[in-house]
Amino acid sequence: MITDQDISVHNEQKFKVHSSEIQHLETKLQDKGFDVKNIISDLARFQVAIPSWALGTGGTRFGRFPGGGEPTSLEEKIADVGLLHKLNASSGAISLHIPWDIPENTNQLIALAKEHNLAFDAVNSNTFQDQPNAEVSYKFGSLCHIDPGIRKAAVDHNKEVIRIGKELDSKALTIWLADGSTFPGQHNLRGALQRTHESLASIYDDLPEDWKLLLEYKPYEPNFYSMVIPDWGTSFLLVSKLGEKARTLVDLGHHLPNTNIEQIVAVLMSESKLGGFHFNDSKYGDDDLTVGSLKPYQMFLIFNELVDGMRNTQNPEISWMIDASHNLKDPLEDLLQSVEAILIAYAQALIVDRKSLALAQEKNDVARAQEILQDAYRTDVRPLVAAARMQSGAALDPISLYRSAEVRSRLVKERGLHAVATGL
Ligand SMILES: [Mn+2]
Repeated sequence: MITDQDISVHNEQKFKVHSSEIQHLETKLQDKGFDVKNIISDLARFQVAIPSWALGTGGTRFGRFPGGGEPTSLEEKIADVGLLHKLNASSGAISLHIPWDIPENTNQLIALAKEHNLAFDAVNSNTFQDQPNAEVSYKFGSLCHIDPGIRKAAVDHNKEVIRIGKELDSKALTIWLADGSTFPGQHNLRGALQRTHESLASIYDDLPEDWKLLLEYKPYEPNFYSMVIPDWGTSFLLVSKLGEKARTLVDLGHHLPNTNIEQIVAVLMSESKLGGFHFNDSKYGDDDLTVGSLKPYQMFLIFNELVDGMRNTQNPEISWMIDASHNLKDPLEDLLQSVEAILIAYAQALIVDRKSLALAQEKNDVARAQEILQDAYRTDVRPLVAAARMQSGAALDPISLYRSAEVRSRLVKERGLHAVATGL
């Protein structure tokens, strides 16, 4: 849909303005002792996985308003992620959700992904809804269920997801549980946690040596009184009991308002237990909005801890993924905006003057510490992100090329106005 030729024509048109912007920023950063080439390479290496359910229009609780041309097969979903990666060179992986996207011909799928330079990121299990013709119901929970038969079905499903992931050369299983209770007295809280631990241990037994088990947490929704894994502490407790390959996954939307997420990141990394990250943004709860649309300063502070942790702790490599819902915008434009916002926060964190910050902290110079952080945050780093893209053969301004190439109307023509993607 977008060719190398399209990209080079686009970049030629945008180059003059870009080159004056990057020169200006380069001079400023070099003056502060930064190696701009290194920063651009770090940005170019950073890859964010796109989940297979994010390519169609998401639904509100009350309705879904598809925009047309959505991918109707896993092959078309891979093509869409391939298109994003072609435009920004930062979306080089797809994360499958089972059973919404069960591969039929694995070899063909692997070949197709390779054509688009994509890897298969973490596979995600789903025990939060019943599938058609399912023999058991998860209405009252899955891994925590009081009925051992239903627990076994949920465990077996997760083992099946591992088996599918192995075929695709995926290296991680992500588990998010809707398990919990909506009314006091519905659960024995200790019992539900203990049963969940036992179920997870059985899944963990099936995990290949070179895999990770990523465990999410969420304070409320769909259950409103208690969630079995409501917070990072409970996830940390469980992954610590499970073993070395199990780690906590932080989903930005899974916190109560005003939670200090950057501090959670710092604590988990200091224990080498931060395994994955789900990016989105929110104002009230798990709003699943475009990354950076509401709280860009929080994103920067989180990346500030991530960069510090990646440099100064033993925390293993982290799996990065967007986990958002696109209810109003074209999902592909929304995803391009999200990836851009992630890279901007990362770039800002890369230009924090860490030596001076450490010095200010040593002297308890609070005002100076704030000056240092905000100086990085208030620097317009977009030219660095664009330079990283251009270095990787992608577009200086992905959304503008996406629009001028009229990608969505071509997809509608190809797939139809009423093509609707699988998912929520
Ligand atoms: Mn998530």
